[in-house]
This record gives sequence, structure tokens and C-alpha cells, in this order.
Amino acid sequence: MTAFPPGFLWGAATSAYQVEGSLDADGRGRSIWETFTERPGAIEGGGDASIACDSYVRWREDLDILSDLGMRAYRFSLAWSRVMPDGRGRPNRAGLDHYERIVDELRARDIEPIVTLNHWDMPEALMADGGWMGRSSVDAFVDYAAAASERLGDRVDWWITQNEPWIIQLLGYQLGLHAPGVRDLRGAVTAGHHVLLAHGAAVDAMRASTKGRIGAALNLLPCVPATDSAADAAAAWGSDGYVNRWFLDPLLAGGYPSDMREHWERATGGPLDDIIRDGDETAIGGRSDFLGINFYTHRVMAAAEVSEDRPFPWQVVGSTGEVDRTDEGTEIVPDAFRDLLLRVHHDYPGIPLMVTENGAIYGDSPTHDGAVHDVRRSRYLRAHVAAMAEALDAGVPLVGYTHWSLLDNFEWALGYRPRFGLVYVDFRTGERIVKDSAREYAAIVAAGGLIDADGRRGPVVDSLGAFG
Ligand code: IFM
Repeated sequence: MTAFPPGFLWGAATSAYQVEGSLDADGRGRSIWETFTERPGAIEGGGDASIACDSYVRWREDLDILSDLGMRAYRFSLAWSRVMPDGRGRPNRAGLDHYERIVDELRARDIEPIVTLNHWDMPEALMADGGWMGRSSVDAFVDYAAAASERLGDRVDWWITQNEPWIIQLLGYQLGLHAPGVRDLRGAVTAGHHVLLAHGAAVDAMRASTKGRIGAALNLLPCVPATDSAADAAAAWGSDGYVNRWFLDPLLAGGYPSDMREHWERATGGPLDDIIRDGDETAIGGRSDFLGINFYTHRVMAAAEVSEDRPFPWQVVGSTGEVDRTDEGTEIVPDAFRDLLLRVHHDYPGIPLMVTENGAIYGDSPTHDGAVHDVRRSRYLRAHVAAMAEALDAGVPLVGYTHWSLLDNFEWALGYRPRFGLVYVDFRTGERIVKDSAREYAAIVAAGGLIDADGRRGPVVDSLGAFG
């Protein structure tokens, strides 16, 4: 089995809104998430992110943990509304100072900063123009990206403009389950398009102030037919267009896929020409230096009738057989992860890939010895590392892996119940406890790959599906 390449960016990931707290500190402006969390019933358990992991204050402690674990990279996001409190106008120096300190401290520790610009916390002021539904959001994002790059561009080598455009579009504007809580199908496809357009425009603007590599992170979900019927195969392909190709193709293949464009036009009652204007696709594509992939699971798809609640002729049905699942019921499918990496490399050759998120919800908490023995997360991690090793073996140009997440944190509408962290956070005290899985990960990082019982590099899981 191939060793992971030297310089492989082994690390962990967080995002500003999920960990920082201190929402009023140092001139930060209001974001769409404060407004959303105030909606009754919007957040499970009724919590908000005013403290979260307190990382705005405890960031050095977080970096100490990364150092102790021997991590080579830290993916984190800038809070858009710390940098641009009013959405437009002059950047807030104190906000940028904070991130400059983090970047410098990471560099001093030899940990590569991987900086995300939009991890969903858009300044509330931009809602006056409809948030991402307004085309002016593109210019606002460019101003923010340019300000970040002008300040940090000389010392950040990896930038991610947008995190998970599909989730922004789907949960933020189609289903209203995330901020800003809009439910509007045409508004959703408009918002998603502007997110991509903003990626392209931001890359162009940032080139003036950084030599770093710039990409976007997509959450990709392999779509598999529930049966071998032709109808389910068509459903899986349609769903693939909706979730994956709608974002991959404009970024990496020159334009939106026509089959999915037809689905959108039928579902929204008309052509998309007023949204996707002449020249837009050229302004999105051909600019990314790498692709970030967030991988959690797959979608098992069946054909279905279109209805008021179902705009497209497919539905997610899930697996019928016995499948390993996280505590949240998410199907664990590392084979699909490997196949996805192979597929992306095959369909969009030449673009380096970085796994910018991968992780699982397990509710383990400290036992009598004060430790968190999260055996299942370790197993999950090993299986997904083995999948990457197989993909590398097959020639996939993988450059890094940042596990989601470094810390248990604010999981958006699900509040604090789901725990994704390699590090346990006591949300009452802010105390961090490094879980067993983090130690396991540290050993993998130190070895540059999986180590078997005899100390040899190789897959520790017998088969990628072996969760037992
Ligand atoms: O916590 C989120 C993250 O913000 C974006 N990707 C998925 C994670 C787990 O749901």
C-alpha cells in the first residue's frame, strides 16, 4: 500500500460560528445566524452560539491541542461579520488582527493554515438585498475576500472560498432549516448560483494579493439506485445532478449540466436565463487550484412522483440491508468514499483534491477515568484513511485530510447534542478532553498512514466495511 505523500496535510477542521462565541467582541457585526437562532424552535434544545466552544478566547488552547497531536494543518474559517461587520464598506481591523494572530501562531508551530472564507455566517446587513439571493452579494463577498487576502495572503497558502454551496442553497433557501430560513425554490437556485459566482469573482480578486492556492469545498454524496430498475437508476443520476454535478460541472467542467438545468427549469416554472446570465459560467469555471471534498455518506435513491413537497422525481430511501451507522443514523460507507475520490479524479482530471471534512456523530462522553473512549470514531477514522490510501494507490492526487471536527461544537440547527469532535468539550465549563480517537489519529499522522499490529504500514481494517 502506498504511503501518504510527504507533506500530506493531515489535520482537523472547525468553523468560526461553530466554535468561537464572543459574538459581540472587537467590533463584530451581527450575522444571519444570530437572527435565525432567535426564531422559536429553530435550534434543537433552544441553544445559540454566544459561547459555543469559547474559541475566540481559548484559541491558543486549541492550537496547543493541535500541536500536541502533531497535526500538520488546521482548517478554520474567518467570521465574515468580524471582518465586514456591516457587510460592505471598511473592513474591521480588530477582526483581521485576531485571525492574523492565529495564522502567525500556526506558522510558528509549523501547522499549515487552511482558511475558509464563507462557512455560512453571512453578515445580517446583506439580507437587505436578499442575502445570497441578491446578485449584489457577489460584490460584497469579493470585498471581504480581498480584505482577507490583502491582510493574510502572504502567509496563507490554502484558501477555501465557499463551504458546501449545496447546503447553503438547500437548507438556507429551499427548506429554511438553516439561516436565513428562506423557503423558496427559485430563490434557492438563485442563491446557489451567486455562491458559485462569488467564488469565481473572489478568486480573481484574491490573485492580486496571494500566491496561495484557492478552491471551494463541496459536500459530495454518491447517489446509488435502491434497486437495479431503470427508474431508480434515473433517480440516482438525477439526484447526482442535483447534489454533485450542479456544483462540480460549473467549477471544473465549464458549465451547469443540461439535464439538471432542465429539472430546475421545470420545477421553478421557467428558464433560468435571468439568473444564470451570459458569461456567468465562464466567470465561475477554470479558476480553482484544488477542490475541497466534504464526505459523510451516500444517498440511496428511488424514483418518485413529483409533488408539492417533492420538486424532483426522486427520493432518498436509505439502505434496506444491515448497514453500520453513526449515532445519528447516518450510513457509514467508506467504500463509497474511495469510489467517490476515484470518480471525481476520473471525471475532472488534473485537479488536486483535499478532503476538507469527514467525520461522524458519536455521543461518547467521559467515563469514570475522565477519558473519552470513543472506539467507534477511531474505527470510522481508520476506515476512511484506508479508503484514501486506496484512492492514492489508484493515482488520485490527494493532498490533505482535515477531520471534522477538532472540537465538539455548535452543530447548527441541531444545537449541541451531536458530537463530531476529536476533542470533547464540556459546554458548561469550556473544558477540553482529548478523546481516544484523537490519540489514534495522532499515531496515524506520525506514521504517515495506518499501522498494523506488526508495526507495518497498511490497512488495519480487513475490509473497508468492517465496522463490527
Ligand atoms: O458541522 C457541519 C459543518 O459546518 C459543515 N459540514 C458538515 C458538518 C457536520 O454536519
